[in-house]
Amino acid sequence: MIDYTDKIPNNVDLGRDRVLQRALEHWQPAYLSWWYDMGPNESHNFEVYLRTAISVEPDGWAQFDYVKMPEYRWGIFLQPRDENRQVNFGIHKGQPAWQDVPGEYRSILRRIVVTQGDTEPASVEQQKMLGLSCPSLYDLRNIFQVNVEEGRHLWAMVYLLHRYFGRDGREEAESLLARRSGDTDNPRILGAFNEPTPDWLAFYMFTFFTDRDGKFQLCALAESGFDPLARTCRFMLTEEAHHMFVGESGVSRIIQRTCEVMKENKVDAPHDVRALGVIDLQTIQRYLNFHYSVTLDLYGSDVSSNAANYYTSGLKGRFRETKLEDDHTLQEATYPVSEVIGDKINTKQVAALTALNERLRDDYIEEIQAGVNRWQRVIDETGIQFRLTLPHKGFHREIGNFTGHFITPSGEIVSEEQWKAHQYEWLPSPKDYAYVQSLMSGRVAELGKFANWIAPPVKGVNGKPLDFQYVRFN
Ligand code: BYC
Repeated sequence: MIDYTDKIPNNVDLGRDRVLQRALEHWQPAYLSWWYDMGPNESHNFEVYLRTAISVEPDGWAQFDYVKMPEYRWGIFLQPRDENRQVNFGIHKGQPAWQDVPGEYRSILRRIVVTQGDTEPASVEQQKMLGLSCPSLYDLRNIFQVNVEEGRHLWAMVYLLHRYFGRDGREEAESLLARRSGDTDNPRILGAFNEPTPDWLAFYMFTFFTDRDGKFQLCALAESGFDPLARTCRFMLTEEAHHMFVGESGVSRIIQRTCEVMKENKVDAPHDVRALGVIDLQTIQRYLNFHYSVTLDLYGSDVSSNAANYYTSGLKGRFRETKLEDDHTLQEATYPVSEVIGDKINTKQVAALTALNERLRDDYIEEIQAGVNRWQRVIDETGIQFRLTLPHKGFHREIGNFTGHFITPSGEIVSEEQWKAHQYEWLPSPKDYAYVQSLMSGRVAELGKFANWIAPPVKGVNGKPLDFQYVRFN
């Protein structure tokens, strides 16, 4: 029997909801067994200085203490309800927001919740082995924080499935624990979540690029007319910010260290940079190209009737929907999308309703570009001559209008043969991965010490110093 208020912090009145309790009593042991199996490798006895959300109040969502991860209190939190909230877009615009699932949208809504939920355990699986090669205790603690919060985000979606979708919801919740990232028979739903995250550079890129897709998708779902989904996603966004910080600062620290070493030793060529045990900027650019292009695919097809239906039904909005000034039904509006014709990339106007995936992707690209500009400043400040760039939107794409075309990072259409002949100038090669992994062969676990290939962060976690014991290994 679970003690609901203590074990599962929540603001959904779990202590009095028998149906939800019964569903969770069944699911929670399965979740723990998944965590033991697929959570961070060999970490179950570690005591980790973690943040736990115990309420949605400003002083309650960030409580820090040492916790063994299997004992982490995964809670269920929704942003407090606004009694006056309405459906803000689509054909139901102006109606009171739904507190229950509208019957006619049950299956598409379930599908959205399942797709969102599936990414959360997937990312934990992808990162399972990284604790064994962490560059510092600070970074180890951060990856574990990300992992337990992705676990909590899974709980958030499972709460919706259990509470609002009856038996199908319970079955879907079980399937979320059964699929496995990269599995050939039972893979995770979306492409990027089946790619390996083999090293820490990949991890930081993933949390910068892919967690930011998480942010944009959650923002779109936080506009939903289905109020419990909107409120759940709002609260998830408070945690997502930390994940993107880990990614952006992680890559930034790697760039900083590389530039420092290049400058000190007056070297420039990748081979010479590698000889000094840091990651050359060219390899960082190739990782960037990979993670960016794979994440762009996560927005779905440029022209999508699914996306139009989600919007028209009031289930999934645009980024900052209520701040946009238009009719919020998009009956007449158009939006530009790219298409490949012969050896040219053209832009054509399509009905804005069908282009909502593309629009969200464009909003995302704008924010990504700003982050890449911040990385560029780190390089510029050291006086090193190197430009980090985002590849063309059509580069290395497998979903949408660019699929099947061979496009270079600068946006040129070439033959498959030409593209393949150059692919390892643009994407990490097996040799690049092997080199990066060779730097990360063991754990750096001395207090205050950092691996040679990464600069220390500007400050520690929650006001603690950099030489704080962020993880006790026991
Ligand atoms: N891989 O009309 P289309 C996060 C499928 S990340 C494989 O193009 P739609 C996180 C699609 O399912 C955020 N399949 O796309 C980050 C459809 O299948 P069916 C996750 C794909 O439906 C880091 C078909 O292709 N949340 O939170 O408009 C760590 C044609 O569909 C992919 C969400 O994604 C792909 N990349 O849009 C932890 C929000 N893309 O119908 C967590 C919920 C498309 O032919 N999901 N397909 O069987 C959605 O809103 C939509 O499902 C998508 C796709 C935007 C993903």
